[in-house]
Amino acid sequence: MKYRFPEGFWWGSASSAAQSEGAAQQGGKAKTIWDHWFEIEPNRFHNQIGPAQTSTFYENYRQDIQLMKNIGHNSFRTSISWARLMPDGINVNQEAVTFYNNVIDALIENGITPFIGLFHFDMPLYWQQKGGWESRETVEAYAKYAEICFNLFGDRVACWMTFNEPVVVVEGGYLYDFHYPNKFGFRMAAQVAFHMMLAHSLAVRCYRSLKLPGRIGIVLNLTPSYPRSQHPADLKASFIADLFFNRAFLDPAVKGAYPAELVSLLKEHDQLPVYQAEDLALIADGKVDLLGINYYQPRRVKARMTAISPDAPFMPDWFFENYEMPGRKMNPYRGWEIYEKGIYDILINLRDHYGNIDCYISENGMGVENEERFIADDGQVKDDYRIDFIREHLKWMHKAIQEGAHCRGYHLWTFIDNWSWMNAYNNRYGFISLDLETQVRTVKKSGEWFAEVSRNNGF
Ligand code: BGP
Repeated sequence: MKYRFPEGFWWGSASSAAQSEGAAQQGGKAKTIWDHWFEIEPNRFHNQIGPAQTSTFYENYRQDIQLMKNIGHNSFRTSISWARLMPDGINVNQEAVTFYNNVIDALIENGITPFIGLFHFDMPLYWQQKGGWESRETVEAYAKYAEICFNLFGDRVACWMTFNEPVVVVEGGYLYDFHYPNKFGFRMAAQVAFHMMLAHSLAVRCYRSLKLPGRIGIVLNLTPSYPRSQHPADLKASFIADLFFNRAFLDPAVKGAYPAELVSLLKEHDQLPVYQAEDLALIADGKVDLLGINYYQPRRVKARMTAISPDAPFMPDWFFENYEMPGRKMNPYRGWEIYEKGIYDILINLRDHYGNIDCYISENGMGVENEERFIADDGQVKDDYRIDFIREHLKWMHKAIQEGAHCRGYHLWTFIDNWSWMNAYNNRYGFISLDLETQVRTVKKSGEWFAEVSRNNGF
């Protein structure tokens, strides 16, 4: 075998509560911002399919966990729905406790290590109406929610993830209009980003005080930023893109402090969020044990060529423009670039500049539109393109590990084709295909291939 991975490597996949559970209005669950947004603006969602139409994990988790085992998973990430666990914002819903206990126990019984997220884009509407992440009250509420989760499930959860991709909440909800509350304003965005990292730090501090047996981490989408050229203006553009989209979260999570360059840039443009003196000590306590890395595609940037109007509001892309590199390799089934070496560059950067923190690939994957076209006569999706995609990324990961990076596992996005925010079911990502009408699950060719890789701990 050419590519053997370290002993105990995590092989699995990731999903999230809102994208897989369904039962959106059952089991005592309150509405999230997604339930609400779909009610008021269904046209924003692909084919008008909303968050109630999922792969029904709430009902079918036992069958799904059995399937995970069949395709060689030794680990799996999902999240707890805050709106299900604490529907009125204060009291704990016992039906939800039973559900999450059952899921965690079933995973463990099947030899699958549970990775549990606390927040995966699904803000309870109750807290959003009180200001969501713009408000300090939500930070305190989240800290309470995190403590309740640790106390209820912390004896069995090996790895906790406080947040999934906080930058997406910021850019989607406050800068580029693809998440609720689709407001607009940089200062608000900076406040939201800061509040999420504060909430993260409170959760980490609480977790450590409880002396539980697992580890605590965060999932960040670390999109490497590549300049068009080595010209100083392009290098600066790339540096700034990295500062806003990666380091604004990575530095506090791993180093316990914000990058000085970010602080001075925000100060210079009068965009600093409001904070209290003791908050910076709290941020310093938010250092994680384990970093989850979501990697899909790189960011290619160049120095801004077009002038900004003097009254344009402050935005990260004041400082750079995206750049379409000629000849780049594209996913032909969805317009995203595929650059496998990006995964290696991320891991080497963590090795060299972030104390070689323990990490794992928490999401990587290939979205495919109209994947039904690849169903063969035997009813199976023959997704050789996905096998190639995973294999090529694994090769680069393997190289980074050989060179000393502390990468502990690989999770594909996702297990069963799931509902995805505005895209609903437009892009299919799973190891297992889902028939939306019948809910029948069929293992794709990539699922069978992955089972072998996992069993052999390499390929
Ligand atoms: C990540 C999110 C996931 C999932 C994935 C695929 O950013 O953590 O929740 O949505 O992206 O996204 P999409 O369906 O938009 O292609």
